[in-house]
Amino acid sequence: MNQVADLRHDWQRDEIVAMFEQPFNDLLFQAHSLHRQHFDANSVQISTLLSIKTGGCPEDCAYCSQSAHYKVELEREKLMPLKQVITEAQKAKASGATRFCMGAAWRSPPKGEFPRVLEMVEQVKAMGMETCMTLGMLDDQQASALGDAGLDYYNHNLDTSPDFYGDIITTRTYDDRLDTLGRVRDAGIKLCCGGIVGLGESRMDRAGLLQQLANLPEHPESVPINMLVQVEGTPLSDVESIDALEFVRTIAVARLLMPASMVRLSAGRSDMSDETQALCFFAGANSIFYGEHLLTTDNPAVNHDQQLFSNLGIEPMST
Ligand code: SAM
Ligand code: DTB
Ligand code: SF4
Repeated sequence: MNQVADLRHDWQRDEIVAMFEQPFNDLLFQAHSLHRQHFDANSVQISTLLSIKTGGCPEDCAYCSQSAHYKVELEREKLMPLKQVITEAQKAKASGATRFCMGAAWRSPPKGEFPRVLEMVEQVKAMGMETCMTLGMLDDQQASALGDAGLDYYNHNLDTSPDFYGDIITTRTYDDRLDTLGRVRDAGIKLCCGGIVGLGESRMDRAGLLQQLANLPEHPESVPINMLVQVEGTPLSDVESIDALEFVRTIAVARLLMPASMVRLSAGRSDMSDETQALCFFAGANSIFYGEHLLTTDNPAVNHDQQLFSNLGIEPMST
């Protein structure tokens, strides 16, 4: 990856909206050209996700199957035993994933369970995989303990624009999110930070999310763009889906604003055509979640993804 000295952190909302408003071909051409300056255009990083603690979350994120505030058909599970996590990581490694991402439905990690989480990081890392965790809000000590355990990435999303945030989540603030992001950075851990689209937000909100991400003191190394997976029982189960081409535009604008970051085509691929995904890769997406499940919802079958990669001439990135 080329290092760039002149990455910008002072994007204005109207500049970003103007990018969105360009003719589709112009936007995609620019994004793809910039993508090629920083990355191999035919190489995509693959990560596998595991839910290490499922459901019963006290937060009220309106999109989420795991919030205790909504009636969703989902079996709650306690923190997974270490051995089981290692078995899952071994399977992921065998199927070609280079990063193992572990997610827990917590507002923040409980004291009693945190030592086991640290062991998970140490042991998965010892297998030669990159590690990523998403555990909710962290305090300084937790962030530095994760860093000391060797955690490579922490995933903590801003999700949407500051203006729309309160329509989606009321149990924490945007500033809470920013505080944890700062602690993760201070602990020397790489950031995986992005958001979710298709929540009923406006284009202005999508621009606002990307503005926040691009204007962080350093761009997150990984920027997941999730498309809402509608879950029965959540307040957003019936929201109007985002247009596929608007989703592609969002990926392209993320690439233009954060040229050296990995842009992850994250949740929602099961509801996307192969053609939409191909356009996302062209627009600058260069990582995906691989494996039949995300955390609680489905992801495309592994053999489908292998076929898609082969059709497109895409090779998995070797970290
Ligand atoms: N509890 C932790 C937190 O919220 O930071 C970690 C797990 S949470 C499931 C991680 C991210 O997944 C959310 O920030 C959101 O962007 C995404 N996500 C959750 N539910 C989703 C859904 N139904 N569709 C698409 N993305 C979703
Ligand atoms: C992220 O931005 N997307 C992933 C990961 N980070 C943890 C999670 C997607 C979750 C999709 C809904 C589910 O499967 O529960
Ligand atoms: Fe909890 Fe994370 Fe789901 Fe929000 S997105 S309800 S914090 S698991």
